Amino acid sequence: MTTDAAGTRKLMRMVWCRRLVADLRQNAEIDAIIPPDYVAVQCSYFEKSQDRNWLVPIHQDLSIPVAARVEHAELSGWSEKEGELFVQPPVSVLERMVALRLHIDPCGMEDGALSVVPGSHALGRLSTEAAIALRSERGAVVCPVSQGGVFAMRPLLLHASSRATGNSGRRVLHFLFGPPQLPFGLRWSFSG
Ligand SMILES: O=C(O)CCC(=O)C(=O)O
Repeated sequence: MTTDAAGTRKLMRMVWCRRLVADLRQNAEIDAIIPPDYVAVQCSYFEKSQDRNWLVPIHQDLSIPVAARVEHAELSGWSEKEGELFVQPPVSVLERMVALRLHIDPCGMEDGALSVVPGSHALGRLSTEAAIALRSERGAVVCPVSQGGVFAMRPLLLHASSRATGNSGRRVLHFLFGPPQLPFGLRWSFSG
């Protein structure tokens, strides 16, 4: 399996990963967040430490993994990562997605925790300028998560993370869930 500096995005193909999704869905609090018909469509692994350090500027997650290209005026930003195809669907699709971040290690304030702009997920797709302006106006909240904790977010929530200065490996499994069907004849590249 190939990885970039931060990790890999292709874990849903692994049996252990699909079993972990099933286990997560047994949890009553998670079950209350993920609609029963939703499918897990992606799992990314991120690792961050003083030795394997990286930062992510403020952004929204706008791309979803799909099986094949479909020409439609509302689909843009086609890209390929680790051999998988991604597209930016309209906001009506993105605002239905849910991400869960399962923290394998403790993630304190110094470990490159996510910082988020509260309420930004409800504002649709934001330009970089609008994102930066909104962060200045509303402020960003750093979100430490304890070991084994799960952080739930909408992919449209503005988020960023700093380099780690602490001692955690800050390993995170980032799951993306969505509705079983996509519009425009799109299909998930993988769903479980
Ligand atoms: O884990 C992080 O620090 C950032 C992850 C991220 O930006 C993303 O999943 O889009």
